[in-house]
Amino acid sequence: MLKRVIQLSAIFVAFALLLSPIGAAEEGSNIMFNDNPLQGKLIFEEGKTFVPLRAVAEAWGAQVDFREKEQKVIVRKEGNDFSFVIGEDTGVFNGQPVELVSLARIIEERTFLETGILEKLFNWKTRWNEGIFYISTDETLLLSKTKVILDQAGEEKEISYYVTQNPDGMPLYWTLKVDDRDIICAGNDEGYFSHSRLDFKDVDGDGLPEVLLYRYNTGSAGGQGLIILKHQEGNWTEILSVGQFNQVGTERFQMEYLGDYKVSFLDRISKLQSYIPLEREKYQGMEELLEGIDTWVDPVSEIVLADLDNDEIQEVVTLQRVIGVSHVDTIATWRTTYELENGCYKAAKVSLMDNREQVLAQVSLAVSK
Ligand SMILES: [Ca+2]
Ligand SMILES: [Ca+2]
Repeated sequence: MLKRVIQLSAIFVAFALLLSPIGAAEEGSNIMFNDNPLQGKLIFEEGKTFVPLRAVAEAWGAQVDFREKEQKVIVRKEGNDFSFVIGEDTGVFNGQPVELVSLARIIEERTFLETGILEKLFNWKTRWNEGIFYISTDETLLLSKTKVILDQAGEEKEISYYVTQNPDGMPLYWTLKVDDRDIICAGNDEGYFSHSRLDFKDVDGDGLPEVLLYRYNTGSAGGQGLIILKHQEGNWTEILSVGQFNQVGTERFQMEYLGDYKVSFLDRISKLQSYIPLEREKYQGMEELLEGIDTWVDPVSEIVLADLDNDEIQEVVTLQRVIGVSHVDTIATWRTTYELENGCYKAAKVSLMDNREQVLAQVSLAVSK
């Protein structure tokens, strides 16, 4: 695959040399067009990104003409007929005038066009990720591509991670592909998650990395989700999945203000029962709000991987804020510790912690070692 990409790039460079007014293509391309590196550079002006028009249009398969006498650029591809005159702020798209919010730039005899107009006309999607500018002509964008050894055979696998967005650029789901085979599709949980990233870590201590798929909510709750996948003899197993928004559910917990700066707390699953003491000084002048304290436990806001018992196997700890009179008022933290058992993570312990990280109550769940 990589070889094919290199060959294609080489052909493309040769092609660009023939066609572009100025020959040399820059080293160190930081543009990816439909998953392939593109020779060319970006220009940044007025806080906007300008792409080399001929390079991107030809990578797309369009025909590009430059009529020097009229200073007119014409881009044509199946039902997309776009032209404009250098220095003019209006172009023509399929016979209709279109406003060019930013004028085309000519640098070293090449035409650079602000990416927004191309996104609008051709319905392209663009995204920055780790210093690379990704352009995609459909709704799916490559986020990362890595080579990793995942099994005892020592064979490198190519792991690609994609996001599929709606027309407004909101992520709908993320797809993990290994050697071009779809492994998992993780959704946005009804818009709850808006970012995602992949990580690799040996969580089970066998010397080979597992695939960690993190998802994030960028709202005030700062939610996090984590899925861990293990590869073994050609099979993929989901060994952990925590932090989904729909896992919260108020029916699990019960909280009630008892008066005298005390809140009762019950977890119906583990049967953990306790009291949360409130800091009297925090509520001076707004004591009447205390009566309004009701069951409110946030989704998972933090996920920690740590080997707590030094057996070279990672434990996974999730933290959820227990909320008081308003969302900024954290009165305790609900902590769940997951341990690996028979190849899968299971909730092994739940703890209610006060704001000084002291354990108020703790219950071990049935996990047989
Ligand atoms: Ca491992
Ligand atoms: Ca451990």
